[in-house]
Amino acid sequence: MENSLAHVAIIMDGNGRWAKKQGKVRTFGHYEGVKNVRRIAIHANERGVRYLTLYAFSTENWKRPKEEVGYLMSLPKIFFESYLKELMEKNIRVTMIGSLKEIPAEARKYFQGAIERTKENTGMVLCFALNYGSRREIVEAAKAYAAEVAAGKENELSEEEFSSYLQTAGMPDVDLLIRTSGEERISNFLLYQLAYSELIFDEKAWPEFDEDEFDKCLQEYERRNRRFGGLNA
Ligand code: V0D
Repeated sequence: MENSLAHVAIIMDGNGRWAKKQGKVRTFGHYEGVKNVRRIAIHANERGVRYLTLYAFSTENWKRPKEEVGYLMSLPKIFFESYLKELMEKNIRVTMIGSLKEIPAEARKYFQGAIERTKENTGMVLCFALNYGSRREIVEAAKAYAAEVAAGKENELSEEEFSSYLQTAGMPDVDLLIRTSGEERISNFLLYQLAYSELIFDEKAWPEFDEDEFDKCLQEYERRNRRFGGLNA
């Protein structure tokens, strides 16, 4: 791929369904999903992606059964104890959007530790959307801006300046959004940042979405962009 992408975002859907289909419990799917986060992050970095944002835990996930939420909260420990060393070696920087506020202290600790350890890394940014909801993000941005105006800031706001009030401030707009497991919805993810994204709804469940499938998505993105370029040349 000659022309690498600035920002790929992925909704990692289908872990539970994938596990059930094999007669396993949903948490097995989440565990396999964690391994796939590593696989795809390493691969995207190799492909020259600059920002990879992964929707790991939405504000709606709290409505799941208690045991399942409890298991999800153990995943940061599993992920970072297994893979932080490798992320460091690959010069990957870990960040997050969303809110760690309601998250149990133990899970929060692993995330904050990883963010701190990798903050000087200059390679791909691996951004986790945790306890994230886009409408909430936009409302918070509007409130922050309104507060500055109330305090005397000049009231003239461009689309570009508004994006600096979002949690993704400093990140490029999303070029490509992938949602795994066949559902064709955005589910309150990056609504402002997706304005001009290509959208790919992939049939594979997240645990089985491998390097080849990721490359197919990049090729599809290139194909659509070539056509778009042709029409506009
Ligand atoms: C694996 C999506 C929740 C597929 C579902 C970084 C990928 C489950 C969290 C999480 C993961 C919970 C508390 C917290 C931060 C994150 C999570 C990872 C993977 C590994 F403070 N789900 N989840 N973390 N997956």
